[in-house]
Amino acid sequence: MHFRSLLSLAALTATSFAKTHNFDWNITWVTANPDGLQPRPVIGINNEWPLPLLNFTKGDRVVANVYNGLGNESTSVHFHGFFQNGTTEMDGPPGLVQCNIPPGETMLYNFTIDQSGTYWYHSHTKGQYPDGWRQALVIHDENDPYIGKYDHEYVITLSDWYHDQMPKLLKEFISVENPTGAEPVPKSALMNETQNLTVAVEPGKTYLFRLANIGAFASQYFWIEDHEMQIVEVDGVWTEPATAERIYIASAQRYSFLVTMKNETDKNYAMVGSMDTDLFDTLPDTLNYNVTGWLVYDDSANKPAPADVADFDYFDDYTLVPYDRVEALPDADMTITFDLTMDNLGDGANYAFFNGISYVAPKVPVLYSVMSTGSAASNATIYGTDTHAYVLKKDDIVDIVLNNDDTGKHPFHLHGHAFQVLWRSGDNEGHYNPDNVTFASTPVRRDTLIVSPMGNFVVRFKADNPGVWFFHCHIEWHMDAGLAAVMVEAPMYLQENLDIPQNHYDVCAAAGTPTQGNAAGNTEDYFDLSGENKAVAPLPAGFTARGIVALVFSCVAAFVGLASIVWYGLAPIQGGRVVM
Ligand SMILES: *[C@@H]1O[C@H](CO)[C@@H](O)[C@H](O)[C@H]1NC(C)=O
Ligand SMILES: *[C@@H]1O[C@H](CO)[C@@H](O)[C@H](O)[C@H]1NC(C)=O
Ligand SMILES: *[C@@H]1O[C@H](CO)[C@@H](O)[C@H](O)[C@H]1NC(C)=O
Ligand SMILES: *[C@@H]1O[C@H](CO)[C@@H](O)[C@H](O)[C@H]1NC(C)=O
Ligand SMILES: *[C@@H]1O[C@H](CO)[C@@H](O)[C@H](O)[C@H]1NC(C)=O
Ligand SMILES: *[C@@H]1O[C@H](CO)[C@@H](O)[C@H](O)[C@H]1NC(C)=O
Ligand SMILES: *[C@@H]1O[C@H](CO)[C@@H](O)[C@H](O)[C@H]1NC(C)=O
Ligand SMILES: *[C@@H]1O[C@H](CO)[C@@H](O)[C@H](O)[C@H]1NC(C)=O
Ligand SMILES: *[C@@H]1O[C@H](CO)[C@@H](O)[C@H](O)[C@H]1NC(C)=O
Ligand SMILES: *[C@@H]1O[C@H](CO)[C@@H](O)[C@H](O)[C@H]1NC(C)=O
Ligand SMILES: *[C@@H]1O[C@H](CO)[C@@H](O)[C@H](O)[C@H]1NC(C)=O
Ligand SMILES: [Cu+2]
Repeated sequence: MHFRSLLSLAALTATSFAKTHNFDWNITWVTANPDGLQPRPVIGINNEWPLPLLNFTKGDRVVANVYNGLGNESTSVHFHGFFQNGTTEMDGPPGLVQCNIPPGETMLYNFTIDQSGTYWYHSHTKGQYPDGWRQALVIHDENDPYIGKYDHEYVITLSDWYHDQMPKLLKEFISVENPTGAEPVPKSALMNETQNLTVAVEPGKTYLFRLANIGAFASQYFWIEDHEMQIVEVDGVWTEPATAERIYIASAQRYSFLVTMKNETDKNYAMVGSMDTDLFDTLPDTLNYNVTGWLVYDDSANKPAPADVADFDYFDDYTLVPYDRVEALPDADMTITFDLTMDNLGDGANYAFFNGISYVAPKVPVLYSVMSTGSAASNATIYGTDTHAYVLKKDDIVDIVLNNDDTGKHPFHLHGHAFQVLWRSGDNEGHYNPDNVTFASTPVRRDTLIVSPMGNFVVRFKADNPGVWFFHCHIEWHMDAGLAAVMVEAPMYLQENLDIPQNHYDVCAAAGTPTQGNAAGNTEDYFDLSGENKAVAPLPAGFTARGIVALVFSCVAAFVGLASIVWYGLAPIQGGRVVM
């Protein structure tokens, strides 16, 4: 037999093992009480919550019929970290690659999996996933480097939990009555969507733990008492083993690590998730920001409370080295610089900005504009002012420089790629200064990276995945306050090669969302954006954020509720830029 036919036989054999996972998901309301403090409605699948942990193999196909059985909210699903190479229309974000699925409608997600590691899936509809619509998933590959190095694997999620539902919390968050933009503080921390989790272990065995933060807001410190962790994967990228005593895991990030058990079985050991309270503007006395679980060697033995930790030292993910030792890509063809700020707009509420733009979804989802505007699709203007789109040329090397002018930590996620982390500053180092930085030569790759408070980072990727991809903060509050931009990668290639199933257009028709023309739905003049969706107008000139805070707080002090009356009284002059 010729070598070539052997190869194709091998390919045939490989594909014949690939499995199709057919899901019929009915997205429904369920009642749950994961922290034992308050039962509440949560979003489940087929009347179950927590959602099913998915287990795939590289090469498998997913065919998911997602029926929106919620009755009163739209929905969507995003498979976080999936490259969706060739299937950008299956990536999930409404406004970018699909329309929101209205109640009573079904959207078909159909794609193959071409990667391995630890991921998760969640709603990408505004504000929705923290209401429960989230779960981890794993993808195996027979070529994974650590196969044979462990006896068993466990998936553990970390998350934060609210007792109120997101629509209510969002209204309170983006409000004149919250001019400083203080994020709602979670009520509890969860481990695997519960508390007091027990994980049965056997002496001497080695386990692969796959840790995923599927929460809305809080990063967590994670550690296991008296057990060392060997990190081997971040966000779907296998790494050289790295020893860690404690991991800091932000919303949307994943870490896998190996842990070898003790030979003695007389004790059980606490593992702890502890929310990073630096992120919270207030720390209620009643809040237990820790969640505990146990490695259980002996179920009849005591499950001890964790010891207090004085100092939350943690492993620095910037030092990780990818297992494949892929070096930094060549110098960038295009550099996109984002300066991150938080400020008030004319409604007195606090928003988040990249370069002064607070993201607002366009009327026509970006991908549908790509497909329907001919050669104009390569001009970013047509996607809308506050869509904040960048057009990337196919196979260009792209750098994203992020300068954080805010005192908070933000986990940034890019869809469709695992970027190389060339550089990340420490706290308070200001803007990126190319003359004062040495890039990592074998940079870690991942899909979600934290920027330091008042610091910066530089990430690099190759635009080798035609599609429409979000770049956004994964703190749900900040995302909803506009901390996002859009990469339109190789639009001409998409026009020639992409087939969007009729079902997706049917969902748009049911939702009443236009699918033709520019961001404003103009199908005649693609550069005429009149009627486009826009962010709230800026504050009237001379009206500072500080002024609003003073106004609101003094009014609140005088009469609860008067603040908004005073504010709305001022509203008519918003657009007129009257100097006060
Ligand atoms: C979805 O679940 C709801 C609640 O159980 C049920 O009323 C509805 O019939 C289901 N719809 C489909 C299409 O399965
Ligand atoms: C977990 O255990 C703690 C301490 O016993 C208890 O206060 C808490 O309610 C438990 N959580 C759940 C969800 O049962
Ligand atoms: C996924 O399936 C593989 C193969 O059956 C199994 O070895 C592994 O333990 C499963 N992982 C999880 C998290 O269920
Ligand atoms: C939709 O219905 C559920 C279940 O009754 C309820 O808990 C939820 O608050 C409703 N959502 C909205 C936006 O009204
Ligand atoms: C899923 O996509 C594949 C490849 O395009 C196609 O052959 C198959 O018919 C699709 N499945 C469904 C249910 O549409
Ligand atoms: C975590 O929860 C998922 C989904 O309920 C479950 O499949 C998995 O086994 C749990 N992990 C552990 C360590 O118990
Ligand atoms: C457990 O026992 C094995 C076999 O005797 C030994 O190789 C290993 O070092 C022991 N592990 C620990 C943590 O002491
Ligand atoms: C949470 O755990 C940390 C670390 O051990 C400890 O210092 C802190 O007191 C705990 N907080 C609460 C509310 O139990
Ligand atoms: C995009 O279109 C705008 C408006 O017509 C024009 O000013 C701009 O130069 C164009 N940009 C490119 C890159 O062609
Ligand atoms: C260079 O970077 C260091 C920290 O890495 C900082 O302390 C120093 O101020 C920077 N110098 C300039 C000129 O930006
Ligand atoms: C997408 O597929 C193309 C063609 O196989 C490949 O060159 C490219 O590296 C892939 N991109 C990603 C991000 O997987
Ligand atoms: Cu953020």
